[in-house]
Amino acid sequence: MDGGLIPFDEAKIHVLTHSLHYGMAPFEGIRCYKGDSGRSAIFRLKDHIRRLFDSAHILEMTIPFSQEELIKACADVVRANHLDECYIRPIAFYGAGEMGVVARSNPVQVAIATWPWGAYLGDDALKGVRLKTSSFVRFHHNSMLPMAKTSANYVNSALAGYEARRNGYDEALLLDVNGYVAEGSGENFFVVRDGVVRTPPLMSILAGITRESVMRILADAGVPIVEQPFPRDVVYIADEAFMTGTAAEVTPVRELDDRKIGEGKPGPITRRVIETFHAALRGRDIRYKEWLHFI
Ligand code: PPE
Repeated sequence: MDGGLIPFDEAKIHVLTHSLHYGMAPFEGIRCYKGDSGRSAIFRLKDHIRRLFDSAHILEMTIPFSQEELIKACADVVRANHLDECYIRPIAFYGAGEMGVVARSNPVQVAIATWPWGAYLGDDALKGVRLKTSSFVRFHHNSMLPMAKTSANYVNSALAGYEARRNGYDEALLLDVNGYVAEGSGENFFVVRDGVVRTPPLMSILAGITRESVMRILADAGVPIVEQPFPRDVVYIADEAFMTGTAAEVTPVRELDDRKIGEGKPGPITRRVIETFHAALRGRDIRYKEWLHFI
């Protein structure tokens, strides 16, 4: 925290921490996996730290460390916790001092926490999850700036996520202001029909690093992949659908709005993506070696 390693219980902040009140807190979610070689590696660490700096730049926040320093710090925190598999959460925020929305004098603080985190969408997620189209609309890219992964943007995600779970679904699917499919509360979204994979373009969605990894895996496998807006009924009649995210990894989707998608179980392209993605994470596929930051 702020450049030093401190015990978990001492990682505290003041109640007047500016970002707690006003939501300016760019953060990241990263996973570290134990590879087949027995060594642990952080997945796409450099890209996540780059996105953290992109988020801060969008918010006009200056992080008082270099990207190289935070890359090293993430690896240090994992090592210090003796974890060979974990989730890593770097966060930057305006600390306590001046109050008021536009206060700019507060120091930027940076913390990196880590903890073991299992299946994000439940232990049965690999059999396929059930989604509900949300009554909450994914915010317009001129209101909340979806390229910035900042705490405030997650109010939209939390409202959608609570609603879907309260109604017995595993996760929400949010549409954008034009009614096109955007993303889940914490996942990007893909559909497959007749061998072609489609995913929404980078408009009202987070530029997911898992999304980008999956697009590369599909391209390398010769599977056509297009970024294109589509409405919810394209999902109803899809052969397959899946979601991607650091926490959710690649999760098959078996239903949207109580309509079965394809056979209602993970389809062949989804299964292939999951297999290659896991081979990449564990260092089994040398094509994706550059994605691994060994610690
Ligand atoms: N969209 C949203 C809104 C999102 O929050 C995530 C990550 C993604 C897409 C996928 O991005 P990427 O992880 O780079 O592939 N969601 C994080 C939130 C988890 C949480 O509940 O906290 C994550 O997966 O770490």
